Amino acid sequence: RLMSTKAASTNGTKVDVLGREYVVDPMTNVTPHLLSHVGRDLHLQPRHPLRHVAQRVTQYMYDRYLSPRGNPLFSVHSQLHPAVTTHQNFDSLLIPKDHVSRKKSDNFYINEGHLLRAHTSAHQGELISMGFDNFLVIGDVYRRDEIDASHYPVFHQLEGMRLCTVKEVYGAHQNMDEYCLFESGERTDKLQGVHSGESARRMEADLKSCLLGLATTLFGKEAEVRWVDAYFPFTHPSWELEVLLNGEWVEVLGCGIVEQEILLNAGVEDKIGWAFGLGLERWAMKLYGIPDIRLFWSTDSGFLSQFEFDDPATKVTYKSVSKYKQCINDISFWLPKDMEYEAADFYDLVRTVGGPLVEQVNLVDTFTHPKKGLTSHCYRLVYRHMERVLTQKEVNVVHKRIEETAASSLGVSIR
Ligand code: FA5
Ligand code: MG
Repeated sequence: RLMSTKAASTNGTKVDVLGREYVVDPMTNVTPHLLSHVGRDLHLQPRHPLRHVAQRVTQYMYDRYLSPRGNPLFSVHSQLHPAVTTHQNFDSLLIPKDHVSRKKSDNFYINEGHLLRAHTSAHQGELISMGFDNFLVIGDVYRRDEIDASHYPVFHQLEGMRLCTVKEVYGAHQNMDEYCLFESGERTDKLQGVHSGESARRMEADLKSCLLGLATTLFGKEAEVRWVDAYFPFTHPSWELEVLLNGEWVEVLGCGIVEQEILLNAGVEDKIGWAFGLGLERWAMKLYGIPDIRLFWSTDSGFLSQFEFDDPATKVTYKSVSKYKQCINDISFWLPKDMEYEAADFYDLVRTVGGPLVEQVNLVDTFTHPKKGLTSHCYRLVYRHMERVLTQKEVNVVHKRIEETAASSLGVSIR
């Protein structure tokens, strides 16, 4: 029987995600620990910093794009179900069947046909098909990523998409026939074959000024930002925006001109589009000076009380409750000979057993024994409690449990 009190759970045969049931198969790799994040909906929690940031972005888009009658053009979709099909997450976005981003080791699959969305772009196709042409999607996304201060397996994205008719790109003119969005030509690294150069340039200019304006509105005019060329299968050309945060360039969004094929597949023939996807945590870290991405999951009043205001534009700087000392323990083991081993499986295990006590896991050494043909991995685990001092004795207990669980469930032998 499925546990019915949790928003999402698994009993080994079925996975339940917010009331939808899925049959487990060999592709399933969601863990109970990961599923415990589903339904927290941090972006919808009143007075949560992620909700404040989402509201600021929404307000900015409302103000920037108005209908002729002065109403906001963009619609907001913040409660779309996080379980999506592989078609939504990949195929509808023209991601090739053998693309690395589909790997089991990088995603949380519910079963062969379903996963917890890896990005909010998964909803582009369905919303365009429904007739929306200016919309935002806000939601939780899931990735088997590395673990550090700016990466967490569950985070939140805000997606923006705008489709324009020729009139919207060029403004209304006497002789509209002289203006055209499309032109058949060669595809280059700066232009899709179907777009006229002028149309694509105008869309790029609007997209970039929109996003730079957003950065200035939230971070101030002094914030240092830069554009980097990027690649996505669903936009061309594509860019990423980076922001200087404590002396380091941090990527805060990806964007580009929507591949025309996506619009055609969704039944739109007379528009050109742009899209962006930003990481809400990264924007909140920059905006409030929040040093660690795990803090967003804190239920501690020391954290939450700092954001207890109703006007999302309120200016605050996060004050660290305290920076407790880290405890560093290494773990080394021989990989199994007769079983497949992926580092991502070990990361999941560490997350499940160590929970929020583990701040970082890094593979620090790999070694293959010349005679035995066995490979050994050494990982460095950094433990730190967010809200109190952690003793070495306490850490040793958790570390021992991680070793034992790795040996019994991954088939490795501890050195
Ligand atoms: C995407 O997810 C694309 N779907 C974005 C996009 C949308 C491009 C529409 C073009 C058009 P990417 O994997 O780079 O791209 O993630 C987008 C943003 O999410 C990043 O810039 C970063 O701000 C944030 N992000 C990515 N991985 C993590 C993570 N593990 N933890 C926290 N934030 C992350
Ligand atoms: Mg990226």
